[in-house]
Amino acid sequence: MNKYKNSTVYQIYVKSFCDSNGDGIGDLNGIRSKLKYIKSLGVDYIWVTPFFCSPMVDNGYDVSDYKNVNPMFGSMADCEAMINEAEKLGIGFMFDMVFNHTSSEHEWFKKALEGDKKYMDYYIFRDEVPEWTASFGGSAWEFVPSLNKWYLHLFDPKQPDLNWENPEVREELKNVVRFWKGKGVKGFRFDVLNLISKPESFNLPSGSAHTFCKDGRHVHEFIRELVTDTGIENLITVGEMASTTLENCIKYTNPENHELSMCFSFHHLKVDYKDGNKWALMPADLKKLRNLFKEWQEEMSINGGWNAVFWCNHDQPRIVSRFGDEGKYWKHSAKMLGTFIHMLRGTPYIFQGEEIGMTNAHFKEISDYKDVEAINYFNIMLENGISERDALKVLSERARDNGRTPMQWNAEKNAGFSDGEAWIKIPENYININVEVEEKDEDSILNYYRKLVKLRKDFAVISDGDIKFIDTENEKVIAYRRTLGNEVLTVICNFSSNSEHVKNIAHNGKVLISNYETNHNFEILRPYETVVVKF
Ligand code: TEU
Ligand code: CA
Repeated sequence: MNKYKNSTVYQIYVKSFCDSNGDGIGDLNGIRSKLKYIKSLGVDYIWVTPFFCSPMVDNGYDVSDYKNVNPMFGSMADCEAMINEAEKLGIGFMFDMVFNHTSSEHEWFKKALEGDKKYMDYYIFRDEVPEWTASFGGSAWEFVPSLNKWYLHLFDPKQPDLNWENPEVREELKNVVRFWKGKGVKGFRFDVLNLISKPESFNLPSGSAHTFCKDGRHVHEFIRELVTDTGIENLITVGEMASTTLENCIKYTNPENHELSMCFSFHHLKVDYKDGNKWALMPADLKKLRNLFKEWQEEMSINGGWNAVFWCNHDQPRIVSRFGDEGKYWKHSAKMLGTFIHMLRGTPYIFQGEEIGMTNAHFKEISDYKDVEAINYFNIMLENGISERDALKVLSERARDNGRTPMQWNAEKNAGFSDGEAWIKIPENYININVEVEEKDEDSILNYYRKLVKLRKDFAVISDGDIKFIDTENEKVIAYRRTLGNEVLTVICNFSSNSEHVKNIAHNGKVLISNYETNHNFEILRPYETVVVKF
């Protein structure tokens, strides 16, 4: 039995959440100052993205010291105070462990580059290598002339991959987990955890490095060892699983295997990638979206797996801009999208700003973008003959920076995020889309999210029920049914800006929540309408 069935997690991207000292960069004391707000959402945990020592090539996902706080975010004392103050409010922190790779500035890698054999074996150095591409573009191998060898990096060259086959590496990483657990951290998110076990031989064809490393030969053993040896089996743990399979996610999360409480998968966030290419635009394929959720939700349920369910994180564009509508139906579509996720079987994650309906950034110039991935792919697109205008259009929909603009707290200067100039531009709509405005509006997206979080606590059918998708005979309307004993919950979501006819939806029962106050009709749904009925 998974203990986190009725929990909800709030994700903080520290650099953009709240700046306490006016340097334009969010920090740990900023988080401390907003703990009461987070508590008011009703959530149980906060996943905070990495704030450890880092040269920030990938905004902290390149760690140079796992056991120290990057001074740009605060001190160890601030960190301890943050953990303790949250605990007093009944909120547990989940820290983000980036264990697939380190920064090239990490002591271990520096020693490896000096030719120290012990540390060279912490990484993956080879004399001959296949033609593999890295996630941020370019080759996945970097040549070191002084060693006459290549090293593997699935992401940036400044993020060399660790060699998990080496037991000493595994011990080092366990010590990091033990260290933070000792400070009172209540759970962990593990970055790209299904990429840690690499192939035995690198005599392989060319292609994307991810493809050859995902769900590798020892990944399940390594995870079990990490979790059991550090005594975190009973804490909340979530693995970020890149390009994984359903079968593996069942194994990662079925309690019988003693691996993780839950995992993130991303297939549902690729339904608008043309031919699977993130940098090629296409409207969302709703049929595919529905079928993916149907398959994953139903199979995880039947086989004892557990999902982390989400639309947004710091790597994704904003969901209201993506599968919803920023204009006329901004409020309705944001609420519908929230309902769809929060009524699913799994533990929902809310990414900062999602609860107020924050939108994409609408950056106009390449200099507005800060992410290494966005800048690399802009150049790759230009090299491939795409016009600057078209490349900027792609970035405006796909760049990770869309999810990384500062939290919009109020309509004052810098959206209340900072007294100084923010490290990245703030969307102009902060005047209307912000926490302060929505606190005052009973019908706001913010107050609606609070209700969603509470419903999961109040109704066991939401936290614990089985799930079956309903065939509405209209691909624009996705509906599912949750069942627990003789309690039945029907969730209906119209993903379109038109009225839509649907079939097969039973309509007796009580409306638990909806984004339209009255006149619910179960044959015609209004634009972006959602209704949750219980009987
Ligand atoms: O992301 C891993 C990952 O594979 C993606 O979500 C990735 O950002 C996307 O596919 C690129 O198009 C994790 C972190 O969440 C991300 O911020 C880091 O950049 C990455 O790992 C490397 O640590
Ligand atoms: Ca700061």
